[in-house]
Amino acid sequence: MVMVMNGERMTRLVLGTRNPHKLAELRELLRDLPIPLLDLSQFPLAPQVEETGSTFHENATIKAITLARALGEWVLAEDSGLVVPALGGEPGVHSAVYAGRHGDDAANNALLLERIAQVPDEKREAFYVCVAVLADPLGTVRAQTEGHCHGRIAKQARGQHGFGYDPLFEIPEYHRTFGELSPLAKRVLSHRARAVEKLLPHLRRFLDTTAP
Ligand code: ITT
Repeated sequence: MVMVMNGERMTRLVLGTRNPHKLAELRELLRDLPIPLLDLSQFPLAPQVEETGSTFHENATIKAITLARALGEWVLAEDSGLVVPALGGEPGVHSAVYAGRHGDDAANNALLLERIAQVPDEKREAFYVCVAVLADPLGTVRAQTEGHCHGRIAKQARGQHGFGYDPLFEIPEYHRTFGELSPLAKRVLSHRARAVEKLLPHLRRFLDTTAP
């Protein structure tokens, strides 16, 4: 028999993001989990969470805890972004708002190209980071994982797949950007895929194994 403390069992999971592209990728990565995956569109009163942290860890934790407490649900939240060492780590935790307006991918990409124009070719390396946090319905963090994906910034945007910085993010081994590579390739190689892969054993640990 599996011993579980009251309130610990997970019978459903809320994906705590308002980014539709992230949501679609998370749903795909978690598709084998045998419980319903809900999202914030099903919780109209879910609060807007302010990302006041200065690290991916802090922001992912703030999102997961705030939403879990407000909804009384298990929540998986993640904070992610692009880090370009030659630009001092920009855009980093500010990836979504780099050019000023939240989620304006075209403006963010234009600013990145402008900022990196003076950087020598061999220093155009970059990596994506994703920190995923699982919080229980009381708002206690139960697991956190991190995934990275290494690449370089292309000279111009290429491809229509993905979102955000993907048309500029080139995977050196393939000489293709995430905009050009198939969604299947991103599902295997991405920072989000790697963070979720590490989170899966933790998620399975909290599943309600006695549910009918
Ligand atoms: P939530 O906080 O509601 O999850 P958000 O879009 O505000 O949504 P973040 O604060 O974590 O999420 O910012 C993520 C930004 O990082 C995103 O807007 C992109 O600019 C960039 N980013 C993260 N993952 C990416 C990916 O897989 N492909 C391209 N860009 C990505």
